Amino acid sequence: MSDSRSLIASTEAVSAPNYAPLPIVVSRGEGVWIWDLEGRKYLDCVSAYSSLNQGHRHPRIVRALVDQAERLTLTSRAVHNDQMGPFLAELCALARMEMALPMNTGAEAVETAIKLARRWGYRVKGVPRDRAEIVVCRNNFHGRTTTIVGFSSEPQYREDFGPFTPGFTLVDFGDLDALRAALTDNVAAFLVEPIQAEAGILVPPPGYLAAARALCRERNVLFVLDEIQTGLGRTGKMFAHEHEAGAAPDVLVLGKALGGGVYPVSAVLASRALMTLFQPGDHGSTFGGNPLASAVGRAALGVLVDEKLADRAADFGDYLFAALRGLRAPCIKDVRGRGLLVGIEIAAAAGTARSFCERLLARGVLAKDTHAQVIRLAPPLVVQRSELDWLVEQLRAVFC
Ligand code: PXG
Repeated sequence: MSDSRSLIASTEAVSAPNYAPLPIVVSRGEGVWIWDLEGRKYLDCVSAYSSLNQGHRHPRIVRALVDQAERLTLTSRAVHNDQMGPFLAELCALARMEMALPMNTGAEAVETAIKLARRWGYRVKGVPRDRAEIVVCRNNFHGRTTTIVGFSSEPQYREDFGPFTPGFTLVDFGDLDALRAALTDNVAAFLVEPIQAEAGILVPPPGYLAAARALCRERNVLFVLDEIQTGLGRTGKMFAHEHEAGAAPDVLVLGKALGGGVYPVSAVLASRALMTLFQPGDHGSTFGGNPLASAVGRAALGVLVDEKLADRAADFGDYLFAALRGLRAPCIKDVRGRGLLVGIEIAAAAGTARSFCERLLARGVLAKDTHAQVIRLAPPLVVQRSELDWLVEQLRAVFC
């Protein structure tokens, strides 16, 4: 068996260098823990960026995967399969939406929402042909396709990938006046994350989402929420918009934990009136809604509901926030977030977030920097209180 160092070297020889991974090779995972090739154990506070809300290899989800793999894995949408309908019905019931369109990755689901919003703009709102605009926020992260990076405000995501798709307008996240001014006649949709996770766990001012929702209704604009990272329990509610009354979206975009940490599953949810703007041939995906994905998605939702993982995120999030604030570490400038989506901002004088992540890694905590000064902590929602206590001890050792 090769050791980590030689495997990293041979991997880097053939792998496109579009990531800079921490220097460990993980070969096993269970619940909130992962193990590297040398058998060292780490508490996974990255959770594949909130894709592992149910933990690594949740037995019920693995069972669903294996059972389905032994019956039927892929049909394409040329025929019906016996798993997709029940999956989408369960998903719609949970999200209080009428219809869903299954895709695979988050970026594909965002692309789907963009197509849906534009079509609604032309066919229902009456926007002149090819003039539809979608308003998005500065510091957004919605994925990596050419259309999506085209409306990113992060220069690195765009540099030398143009020309880009027109039809997007940027406003500051959290700024209602800017949003009001941007919602002009040709705007079909406002696309926003309830919390800007990749931007450094930025939580908008209280009431922002509900007020934005109301503005959209007033201006006849679709309110589209990207809950790919915030959804499915992570922030202490099943969906982050539920923290505010009256913030429910017209279009909801989900991914990541919808696949239970074992398989890529994403979806777009909306009303029947909206979704039926797509007709046969208008949109699709070879793999979207396949029986394996659908069986896994059903199990992933079942675990979230039956194990009350959103409630756990709320309780343990409060507990972790209190413990972090209690550290009173001078190198911590801010602690923010919601539920078990936590950002720790490091004071610039104390060093970079990456340097703290490396020190945490040496103590058995996997955490990742988002932007230079922010460490994201997002453990699986199945974490135990004793494991959080252990985490806080490691943070104390590194920060204090
Ligand atoms: N929307 C949000 C809010 C996200 O966080 C996406 C869309 C895109 O999802 P896909 O499945 O297309 O990656 C995300 C993804 C990475 C990475 O390595 C991605 C995310 C966060 C951190 C790293 O590409 N979020």
